[in-house]
Amino acid sequence: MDAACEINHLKLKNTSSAKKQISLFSYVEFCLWNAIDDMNNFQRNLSIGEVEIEGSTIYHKTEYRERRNHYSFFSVNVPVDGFDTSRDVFLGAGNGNAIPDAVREKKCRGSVASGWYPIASHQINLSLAPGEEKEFVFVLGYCENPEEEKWESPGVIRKDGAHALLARFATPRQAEAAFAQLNEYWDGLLSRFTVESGNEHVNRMVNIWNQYQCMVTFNMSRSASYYESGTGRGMGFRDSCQDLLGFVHLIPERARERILDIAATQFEDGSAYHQYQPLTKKGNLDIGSGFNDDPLWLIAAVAAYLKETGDFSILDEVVPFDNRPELAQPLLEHLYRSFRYTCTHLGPHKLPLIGRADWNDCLNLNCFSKEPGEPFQTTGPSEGPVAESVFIAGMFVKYGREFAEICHQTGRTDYEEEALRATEQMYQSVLDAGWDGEWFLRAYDASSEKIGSKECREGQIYIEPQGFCVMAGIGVEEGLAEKALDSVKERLDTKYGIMILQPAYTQYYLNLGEISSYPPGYKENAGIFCHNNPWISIAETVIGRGDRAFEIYEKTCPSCIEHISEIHRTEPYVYSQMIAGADAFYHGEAKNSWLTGTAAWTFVNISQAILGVQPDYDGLRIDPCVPSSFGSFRLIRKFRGSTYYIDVENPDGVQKGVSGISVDGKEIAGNLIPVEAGKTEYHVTVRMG
Ligand code: BGC
Ligand code: IFM
Repeated sequence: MDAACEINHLKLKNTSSAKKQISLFSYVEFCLWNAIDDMNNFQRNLSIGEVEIEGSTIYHKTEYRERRNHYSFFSVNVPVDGFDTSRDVFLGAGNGNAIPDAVREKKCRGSVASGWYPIASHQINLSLAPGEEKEFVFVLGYCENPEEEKWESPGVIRKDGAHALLARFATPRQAEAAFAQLNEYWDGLLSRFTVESGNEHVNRMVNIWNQYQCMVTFNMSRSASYYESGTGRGMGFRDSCQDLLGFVHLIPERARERILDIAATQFEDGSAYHQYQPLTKKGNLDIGSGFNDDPLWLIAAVAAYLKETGDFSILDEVVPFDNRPELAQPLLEHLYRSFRYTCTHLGPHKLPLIGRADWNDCLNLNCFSKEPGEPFQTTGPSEGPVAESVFIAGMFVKYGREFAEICHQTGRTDYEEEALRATEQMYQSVLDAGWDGEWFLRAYDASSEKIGSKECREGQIYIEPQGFCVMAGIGVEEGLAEKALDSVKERLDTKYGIMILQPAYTQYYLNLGEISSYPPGYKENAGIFCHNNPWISIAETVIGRGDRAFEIYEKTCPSCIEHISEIHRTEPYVYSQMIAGADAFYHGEAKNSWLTGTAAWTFVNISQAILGVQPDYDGLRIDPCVPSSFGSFRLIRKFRGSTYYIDVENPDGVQKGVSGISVDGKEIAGNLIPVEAGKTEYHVTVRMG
């Protein structure tokens, strides 16, 4: 906690009856501080590496001459018998990490790296009597001084930061205490939502791993993982708004800060930089704007924050547009501009213009003038104006109404009425021009041709509008919702999850853009995009089909599919962005684990739609939608400073419906548990029926 380091606490025990002699080697390879330059500017960077050795601490000082404010170090809490800091010397010519010369010969060379590839390796020789145990604490640390405290002498780094840090973790007991503190922190965070049900996969994913992934995704956005180089995309406007949906209950204060950062990258007309850089918080000029779903995600994020915290003061925060303080307006005004952006960007069918793409980055319907081989991220002349998105229409109905509710809560009846009128019209436009007979259409392209229609040769049905339109309530009363979801089951479902579209595109289409550039079954071209599987599951809960909602949940749930790890291949506790679809060569193989909106949406699905604990403006609403065989379950939810102990009973095995709720022994009307000032514990019994 509060220390920029990684600790490895190593215990070596001799469990044999003979005395053992052991040579122990540590090893880390340092980067040269600039990920892109490291990989391409060899003529420079192979001459800049510098290290310094002080007892058991190896300092990595590369670039300190210019920046003079940071360094890293690798240390161990015992005297060493040797060290190396040059990769080539340690490994030996032609060797990989598997058999370094120094390890094979049990002798570090004492090399001092000057240029080339700096590493840090310690050698510790030890003997262990039968039953004897020895412990070591390795600390890999990073020190950074505030800009104004750059050290004076350019030849020498200031080691006081490293010394102070090492003193905190100098003994195994100190390291253990630090780990215990870290565990306590995580226990505190994860205890904000826990479930005890008869399903071990739900318990395991909800109580630990899904929430943990939500935190990681919130922190890292799409910047660095095994699948993201860390040099590319920074923070996405839509990505970060969605990540927040699964994170806001953990640390609402950080969600608040994030919302204000994101809103500051919005333009005055409500559109937004698609991405921004986490350190400068400035919009990314290379990518620019024009993804027409972006603005509406801000409403989703703010609504989630308000419902979690009841902190309406955030709406009065004055936030710049385009990071220019002279253009600042209250956050509520930002939301209004988000809402207005869709109203002012409608196409020939009165559906929202898609712009460069909507949630589906690869559906580039205005990109018809792009020639094969040109990059896809085009701006300028290739951006035709008329392609429309039924997906954004669904989003607009859902989040436009959410905006109306926010305005209602804050007494802005003018905005509220405007929003209700506009969402009503959009609802009608979807019925008029967004329904294909058995499912919702996906879009109209730049020539106003249908996309995602039975009339298309390929790509006849897409998942996104089925999920979002039904989540928005469109077609529920008209009986269309059920039809759309049945079509999803019939046409898009596989045993590994629901595919994004069918039939897959087997050739490249100029009028569709990047989507058809993928081989069939991969990524946006008919892959199983885990991100929007929960949309369908939530949509199923809207119409009360708990069995089907849960079946969908289970198909992509990492813990449930551990037994097919040979096929699935990513970690059995982490959601992946994509699982290869039925058309793919390796159907069922997942990719891009960790940094994906799947984490947040799955948590929203399981915690709010299936288990049914829904934060609302005036309290906690309980409305589970579970499989009929799910049985009773117990939840503990921390909410606005209180702890809710919630027992859900389901004697008749219904899939949805609450017949009664008692709070501290008293029956309440309806299923909203109102917040009572000063109360710290709520003991709640919910009867489904
Ligand atoms: C990729 C897509 C991906 C998207 C993410 C595109 O460049 O090709 O497959 O989903 O970026 O933003
Ligand atoms: O919606 C996008 C997201 O922003 C990044 N990953 C892929 C998704 C679908 O294209």
